[in-house]
Amino acid sequence: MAKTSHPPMSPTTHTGAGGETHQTAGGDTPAMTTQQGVAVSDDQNTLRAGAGGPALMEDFHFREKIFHFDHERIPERVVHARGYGAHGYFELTDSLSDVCKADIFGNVGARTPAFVRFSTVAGNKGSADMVRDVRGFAVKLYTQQGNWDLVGNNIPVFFIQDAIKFPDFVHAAKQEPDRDFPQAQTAHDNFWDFVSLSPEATHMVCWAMSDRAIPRSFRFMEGFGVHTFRLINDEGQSTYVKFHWKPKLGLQSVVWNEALKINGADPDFHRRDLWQAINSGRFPEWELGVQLFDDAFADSFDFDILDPTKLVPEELVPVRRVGRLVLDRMPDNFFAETEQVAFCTQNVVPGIDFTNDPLLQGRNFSYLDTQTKRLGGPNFTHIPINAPRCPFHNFQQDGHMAMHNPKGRANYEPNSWPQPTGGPRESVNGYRSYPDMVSGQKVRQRSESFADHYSQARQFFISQTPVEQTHIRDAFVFELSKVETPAIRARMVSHLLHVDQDLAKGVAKGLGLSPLPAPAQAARPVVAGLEPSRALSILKNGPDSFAGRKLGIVVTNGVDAALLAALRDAAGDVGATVELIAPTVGGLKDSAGHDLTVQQKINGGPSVLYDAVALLPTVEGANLLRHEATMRDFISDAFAHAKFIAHNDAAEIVLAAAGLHPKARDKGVVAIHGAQDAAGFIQTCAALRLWEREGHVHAV
Ligand code: HDE
Repeated sequence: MAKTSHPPMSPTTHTGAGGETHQTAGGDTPAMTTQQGVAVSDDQNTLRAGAGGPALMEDFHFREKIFHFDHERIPERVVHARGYGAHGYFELTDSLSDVCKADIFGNVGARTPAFVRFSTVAGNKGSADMVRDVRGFAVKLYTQQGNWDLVGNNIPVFFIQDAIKFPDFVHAAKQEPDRDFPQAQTAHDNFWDFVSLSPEATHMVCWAMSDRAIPRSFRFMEGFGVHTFRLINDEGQSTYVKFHWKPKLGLQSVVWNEALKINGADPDFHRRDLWQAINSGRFPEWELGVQLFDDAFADSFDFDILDPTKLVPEELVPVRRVGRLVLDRMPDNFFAETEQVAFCTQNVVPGIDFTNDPLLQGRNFSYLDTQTKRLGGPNFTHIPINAPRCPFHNFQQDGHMAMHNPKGRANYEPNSWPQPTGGPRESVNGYRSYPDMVSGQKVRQRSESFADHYSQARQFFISQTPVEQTHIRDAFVFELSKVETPAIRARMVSHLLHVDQDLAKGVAKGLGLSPLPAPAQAARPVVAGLEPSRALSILKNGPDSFAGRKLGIVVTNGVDAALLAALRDAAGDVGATVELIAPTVGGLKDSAGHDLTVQQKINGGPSVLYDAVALLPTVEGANLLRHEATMRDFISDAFAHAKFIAHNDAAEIVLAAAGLHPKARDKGVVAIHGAQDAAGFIQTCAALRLWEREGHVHAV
């Protein structure tokens, strides 16, 4: 029988069994020891036969240290290898006890500890954050009835309908096997070959080509459970549910050209953002939303609710907000927590159950299997980040690295030993699967009700603003331009003809593809009259303030102290942060003689790292900066990426040097002189971008 309370999380310093520690060199510094607890006298030199002689085999400290280092790596996740996690809690704000018996949904105000890992899918562990990709949004909830893992993505649908296609899909998306590139991107022949031969992927591909795939921050993206799950109440009744995470700060993405440059400027852009937000007390927050529906709705819906390439529009089934997820603590150790956390879709608690979604069913096998391989054996559940926070007892024993070992004689049941030796027994409150009626012949067959592959792709596309539609078209053109085989490009356009004629024609034009290919053969005609859904657009779900965003201010020595303070205050008042960019990171003072802390040197802090920028050079500073190429890039990128730009009078010549003569400017380039202007500018920034500018800065 294993029995545990929550184990400690700081394993690097141990006291001996009797509590004794080694004599230290002084103060509170613990003595360095071997794994056996033997104090180390010299960690700088191997044991040698004479100072110039060979190393000696008997140097157990050296051998142990190198041996351990050699074994530091574990296999990276086969997908979602690059991820970043944080601790927090879920707090219930609206009871779901009428439809769900899970304790996490019972008591309003109750908090459940949570660990969340965000990830990209295709790239290796060391790849860049801002690649065009789906983002994983995996949540482990340590409920009092056991761990519940909601292993979702930031896109509500998936590429394939059956788990048996997952290895093919992932092989096609990742680096091509002969050359091992491209890294962390789908802009290559194999990916587009596979998806263009798999019409079911069309809907998700439209999402992946949208700005959803280049989120500005984990903090500004939605999460989705994707599959339809079941909630079960005390009476054993089932209600279908789709899970949503809605970011409190609204949705925001970057533009593609910006994404490309962010990856060079800061490949850790998303993890740094989360790290800075949490460590400065600006805790990211999402609301948990549920779409609840029954069989009657499922029967009346145009699509199969078990098909993971389909969503349920929020206009048909509104999202009920029932709780909030707050991330308030970074892990102490990345490997111990973020790397070793093992999400499994099979981890559910009483009150939550599966449906016959064939992707979900396949995932329930895959995750346990993959964790066993990745973490080296069946006892990965003993690792603190994976262990439940409620008591747990069973007769599973032994195996590599067993940490929770039963005491006493009984390791089987039934047994006749009295308690406590007799160990755990089944419980009346134990997990019971929903007694869904199952019948049918054994077949390898896709349900007919999964056959419509284009209608929701079309619905997604017509739900976007014109700016977003343009971005989707451009993303298709970008990716397909990297595809070397013309027939694959044409095949993809043949699917887009079912999604939207203008989209298909625009992509064909961008590719120089003429004449248009014939439309792909469609198993089902597109459902006529599907309404646009507001919830599917990023721009219609943006924030109403500049909160949580970052302003980059270019300063030079002697910067106007009052104007700088006014901008900082205005940004601070709405909950935005500020970074200073300057010709040097040290030695600067403002006009009042105060030392300035500068975060970035101009060539290391391009404008792509900021949501909006301000230029406050002195006259001498401006004379220097107008000759600086990275300063000119800073401005022309900010302008091309439709950002708001504030400037003082001295900055005029710097703007002009970057091609922004007064006539070339628009209302997004704002002259500021005092506190009122500064506050007004920050209010303007709530719009995040001046999208109308985009049409003027792109000719191709
Ligand atoms: Fe995953 N997926 N997946 N997936 N997935 C993994 O598990 C798999 C799918 C998702 O931060 C793997 O620990 C199959 C959909 C996330 O640690 C693996 C299928 C959704 C993460 C696996 C899918 C996801 C994973 C790889 C098709 C959104 C990262 C390493 C049937 C609802 C979790 C690992 C983390 C990770 C299998 C499809 C989300 C191999 C077989 C759909 C967020 O088990």
